[in-house]
Amino acid sequence: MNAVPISSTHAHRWLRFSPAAAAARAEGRPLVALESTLIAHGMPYPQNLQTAHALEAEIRAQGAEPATIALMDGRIRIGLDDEALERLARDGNARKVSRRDLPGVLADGSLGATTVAATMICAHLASIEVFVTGGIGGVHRGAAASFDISADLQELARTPVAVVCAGAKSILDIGLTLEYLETHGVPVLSCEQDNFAAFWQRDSGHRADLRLDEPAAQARFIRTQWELGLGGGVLLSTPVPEADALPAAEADALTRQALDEAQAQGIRGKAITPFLLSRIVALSGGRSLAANIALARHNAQVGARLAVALSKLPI
Ligand code: PSU
Ligand code: MN
Repeated sequence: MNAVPISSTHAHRWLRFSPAAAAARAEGRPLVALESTLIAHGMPYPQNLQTAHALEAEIRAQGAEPATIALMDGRIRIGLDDEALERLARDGNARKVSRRDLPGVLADGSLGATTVAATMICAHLASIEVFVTGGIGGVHRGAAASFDISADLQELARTPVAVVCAGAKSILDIGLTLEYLETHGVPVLSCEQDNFAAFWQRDSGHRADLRLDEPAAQARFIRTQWELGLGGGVLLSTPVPEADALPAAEADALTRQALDEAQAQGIRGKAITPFLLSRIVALSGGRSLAANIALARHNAQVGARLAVALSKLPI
């Protein structure tokens, strides 16, 4: 039997670039990765599809090219055309794929929506440096007993991709999430404010390590980290636009109720984040969804400007 070397040297066989992503690469225009769990498990149809298109348009408007990443037909798709986006947005059965799920879903060819962790891996395999999401996973409240810490954090520690987000949701323990990132050497940058953001709310009450408002300064930081061989990701947090933020009292009440319901129903493991998100959309009468869409669009602008700035740095 031939032994297959344990390395990623065969990874390119699993990648399939869309024509638009391939053209951008050939022309030297920077690509910006987008995740697909946000589409398949983070928002209801049809707002998820509209948001997917809106994020792509925001990125193109800044002179970069979006590459939404998902697993389809046994390939890692880098960039999705309209038909593929529609399939992902409508199909209620897409698997939620984190690091450990990648081989199984690719090998059996099923439809997979990639989380922050898996999207980082796929982006890095495709040599994409910047990835835009809504909010990252983190240390869950009560993690001391449940051990529920998102694989997103470990991925930030190991995979060299810059992740642009609106912080993390208060369904998580944001303080512990930042402690975990510090332990693992992940820089947490902020722009537009000093503090780390809290998704629907602008302020988590916790400071980021370093505020860098200018894309060129963010790009120099990131390039320096990677040129030093420090490896790992960089997290860049930017707050939801003021007009779209949820009032803190409302967000807290919704979060508490959704968490109580999750506990009462015994929801655990990878099901908990999608459960909480959809309950909060329902409980808020769609207001949390409007905030979610607004923050994701804003993140797309920030991420695309960063990607353009990185592409202009001398190598
Ligand atoms: N946070 C959000 N929206 C999301 C997610 C997180 O505000 O859609 C998704 C992301 O894909 C993230 C994943 O990577 O949930 C984390 O899931 P878990 O907590 O099971 O690791
Ligand atoms: Mn988890």
